[in-house]
Amino acid sequence: MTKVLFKSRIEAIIASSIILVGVIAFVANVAADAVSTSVTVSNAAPVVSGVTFNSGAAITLTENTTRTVYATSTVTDANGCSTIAAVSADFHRNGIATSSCNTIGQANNSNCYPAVTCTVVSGTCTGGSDTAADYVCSTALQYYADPTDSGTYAAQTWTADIAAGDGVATTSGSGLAEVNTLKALDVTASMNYGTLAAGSNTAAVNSTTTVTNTGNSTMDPLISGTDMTSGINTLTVGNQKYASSTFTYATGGTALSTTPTAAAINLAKPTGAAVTGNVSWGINVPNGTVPGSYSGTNTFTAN
Ligand SMILES: [Ca+2]
Ligand SMILES: [Ca+2]
Ligand SMILES: [Ca+2]
Repeated sequence: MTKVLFKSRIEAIIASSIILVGVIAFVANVAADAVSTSVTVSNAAPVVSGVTFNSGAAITLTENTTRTVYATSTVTDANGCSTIAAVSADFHRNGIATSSCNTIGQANNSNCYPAVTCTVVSGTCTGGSDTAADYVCSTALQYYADPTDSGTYAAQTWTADIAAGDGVATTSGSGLAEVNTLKALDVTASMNYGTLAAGSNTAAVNSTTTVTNTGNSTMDPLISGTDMTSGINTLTVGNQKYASSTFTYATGGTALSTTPTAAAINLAKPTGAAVTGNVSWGINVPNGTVPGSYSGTNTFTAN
């Protein structure tokens, strides 16, 4: 047994105090020590959900021009909506593989609109703990985009594929919509047969109307007409004849009637350049026709 001898009681108190302070200092030092912490937050891939294309409704194109169509989606990223870096879309007829319509070079106005721009809907991503943002993607479809409601591609539909990336992972989702068949045409506004004597016809001289296919389908217009009139006088409708090529009045052409009848000019579906066809016309002015300026209306109906 070890004995510590102190010269006095005071020395013993001082020594005890030093030991006690040391113990207190040691305890206090441990309580204030720092522990460094670390954790790795993994990346969660963005999730594309609720994709709608034209709100799910069939798309009706606009003749001879474009129509802007929209796809929408909610994109969620558990790392926060503000970490969603890139959202884009491809719109295509679904007979075209996704891999065949995801770069600009694969664009085809009949069936593939790649790299469609998507923008975040204002106010849907507030940052911080907000993980979801809404996006809208839009582009202009040409009037001759392939129809999928009937015809060659009736078994197909159009799809909007929306892809979202966060710089690490990219995922996608899609929505569907049919594109309706659009039968439409433009035709020359007026036609003048010139001046003819009563008891004569236009013989081998034809007037021409030019028909343009302004829809997304093959099209053969139906033609009908009215009597031409000049005041109380009439030149009956059947005196006009038409054909899909030039003709001589006495031997060719189809007599015009009030009943719509195929013109037989069979216009192809446009794929870019305007598709046009001509209808040739002639007229007969019977004996007994009163002089005057006769006018009427011939109608072309897309079919
Ligand atoms: Ca993420
Ligand atoms: Ca949000
Ligand atoms: Ca279809």
